[in-house]
Amino acid sequence: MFKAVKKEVIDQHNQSHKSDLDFDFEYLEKKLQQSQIDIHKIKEQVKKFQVAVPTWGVGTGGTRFARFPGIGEPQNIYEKIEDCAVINDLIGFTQKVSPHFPWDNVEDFSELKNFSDNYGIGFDVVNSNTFQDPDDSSESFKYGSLTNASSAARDKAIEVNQKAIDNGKILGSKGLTVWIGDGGNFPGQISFSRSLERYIDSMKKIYSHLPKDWTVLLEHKPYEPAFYSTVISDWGTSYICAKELGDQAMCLVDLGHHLPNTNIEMIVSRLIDLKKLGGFHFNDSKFGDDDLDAGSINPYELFLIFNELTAASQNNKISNISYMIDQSHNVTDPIESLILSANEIVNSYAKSLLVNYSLLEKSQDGNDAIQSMQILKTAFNIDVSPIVAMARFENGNSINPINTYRTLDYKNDKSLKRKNKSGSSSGIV
Ligand SMILES: [Mn+2]
Repeated sequence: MFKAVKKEVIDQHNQSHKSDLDFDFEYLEKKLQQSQIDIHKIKEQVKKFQVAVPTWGVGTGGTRFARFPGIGEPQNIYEKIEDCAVINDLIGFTQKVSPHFPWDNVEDFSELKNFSDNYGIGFDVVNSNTFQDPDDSSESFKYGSLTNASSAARDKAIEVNQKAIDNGKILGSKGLTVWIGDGGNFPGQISFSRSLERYIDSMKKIYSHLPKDWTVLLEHKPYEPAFYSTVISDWGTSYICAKELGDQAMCLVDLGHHLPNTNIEMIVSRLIDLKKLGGFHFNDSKFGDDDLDAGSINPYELFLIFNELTAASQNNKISNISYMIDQSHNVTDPIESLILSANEIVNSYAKSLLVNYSLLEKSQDGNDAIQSMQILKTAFNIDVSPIVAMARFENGNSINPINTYRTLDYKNDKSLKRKNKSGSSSGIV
């Protein structure tokens, strides 16, 4: 097995941080004891947490205006896997990657799997891309993919999805996420009714191609690239389609795919109760689908989402939710952004584990608004970073991953070896 970051480098860095970490951890242990919380129990749960890194996320993203390439950018899926392995060697919470087809197409998927296995990297849910034309340009998705008025274009879009499943099977994936850009820019451009009908009809053909142990995740989004109407616009439409398709179809919540001020944590709760919550795309935003780093703008919202997930998990209402990051890194080194984002997600999860849910339930039923709010706010305000850092350390990863990463001079080193192209297969989804 290869190591993208040498074990000795991590061990050496950890040595210089360990006594400070022990001090912080012991202090927090005593503090949590006052609330009868066992820090070791929380730490063991945190050590098992996993979130998938998107292959497109390690390339530098762009906007509608420009893309400013970074140095040493990965140019193909193999180089992307190398970067994902660096992230995972440093933090350990990201053992799987979520690939995107056709961006990550290769001749030989078995070879790709062997390559990734060697780095200890697995494949999570695969993503299909029909928001740009297919590789062979035999059909155009300019006026829609799965909902296109042309049955030949719809068939091509179905084929792209079926191929993504076939590729994913070789890679050891167990799921497919479908997001389409289909919609209209003008009133009257498309029929709301017929486009949804076509979507369900096309999705049924993709669903029938799914292996029995696979899940298909339906991702909704209210606007962009279509700016007047989108076929799968909201969680309600997504739920109706998932319900129509069957038990293997679930809904995926991308945190950026909601209109401003939407109560996302409530949507999470609704989908849990409807038994249709299947996955997440984590990111953060100020205005729209900004695809900024998870927890960088509204960490409280991220915590409140994990609050719903942990409460449901403790009541055995959910299992097997696919956690993925979906971000576009335009001005940062994507490796650093992904390290911090994964840690923010783990932080929010750890904070949710501090909440006493039976006390919260009593407080809610007793109509004590102040105490209920305080129970959540108290957990959110606790700095759990010593728990997460100790979890990383005990898993054999870095106590201070950004610090360790910066000493590697990794991207400068890669810039000497990687052939720089002007374009890169990174996108905003
Ligand atoms: Mn997404």
